[in-house]
Amino acid sequence: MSEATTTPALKPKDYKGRLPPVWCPGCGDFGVLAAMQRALAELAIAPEDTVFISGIGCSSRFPHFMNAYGFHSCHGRALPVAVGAKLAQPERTVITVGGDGDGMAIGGGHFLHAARRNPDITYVMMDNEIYGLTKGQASPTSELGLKTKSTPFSNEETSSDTPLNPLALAIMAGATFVARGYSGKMKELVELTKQAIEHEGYAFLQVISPCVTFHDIYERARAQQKELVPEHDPSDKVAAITAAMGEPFITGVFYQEQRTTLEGAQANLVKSAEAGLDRGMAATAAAIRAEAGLQ
Ligand SMILES: Cc1ncc(C[n+]2csc(CCOP(=O)(O)OP(=O)(O)O)c2C)c(N)n1
Ligand code: SF4
Ligand SMILES: [Mg+2]
Repeated sequence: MSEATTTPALKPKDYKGRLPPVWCPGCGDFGVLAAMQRALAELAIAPEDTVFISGIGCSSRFPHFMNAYGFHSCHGRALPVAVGAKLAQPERTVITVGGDGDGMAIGGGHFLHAARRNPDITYVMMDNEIYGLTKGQASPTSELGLKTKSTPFSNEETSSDTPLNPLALAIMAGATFVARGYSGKMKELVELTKQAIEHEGYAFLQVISPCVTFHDIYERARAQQKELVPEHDPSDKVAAITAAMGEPFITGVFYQEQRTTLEGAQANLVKSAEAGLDRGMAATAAAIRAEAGLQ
């Protein structure tokens, strides 16, 4: 009997962790979790083949609520941990999860460098434009002049903190799949999550995921959310950056390209080193001298 007939189809509930989510009722992150569980079930990626890696924040508690391998790491350090996990076990599906503070403030350097190396991992950033876990400080994606616990005197005249644009940064840094979803739009979010996971290379998915307790942007998101125009061409980098710099609640796939992955490049490096060993030391030294024009 074939394996397909003996293996029962996976269901979203198969990915539910033993711990129930501890998020505030109404938090956007519930939608992201549900979309992820549906996406993995539809892609039939088994829980034991999946690894979730997060930093620190409300959103970074995500791995606890999944039935999969998980690592709740350090603030801003989820991406290097995820890249290490992927290099060690390339056969697993590695998914990084976290918040705007984790990814764009303390993790800002890793955000750029992970993208340019194109590891075959997915990064889902739950963007609520605030630090939720620490009770409402401004984040790098907070709108200009937002008054928060860490910016109590802010308004558009007393603040110069221009928000970062995660989508535009990801495209410029070299991410090969860049998309935005909204936690209140489940069907589209499931599709975007599936596409991000299926993409071979570094996939960045920003999800507008409102914090109902410290900075409720639901009203703004509901009023302004719309999909990318159907004629948008995700292979056109300039068009993708232009769209990313436009209205903030547009959802869809902004950019996609195929490029050598980090794991592919590393495998080639190992092959070329092994070929060098096979040639022997003297032949390798001669080849290096010839390459450098020294003989
Ligand atoms: C090294 C370090 N610095 C600061 C903190 C405090 N801290 C914990 S979570 C957080 C920000 C979380 O914001 P975000 O990543 O947007 O997640 P959210 O809670 O909004 O989902 C900060 C500053 C920490 N835990 N570790
Ligand atoms: S504080 Fe905000 S981000 Fe954290 S769980 Fe509550 S609603 Fe969600
Ligand atoms: Mg946040």
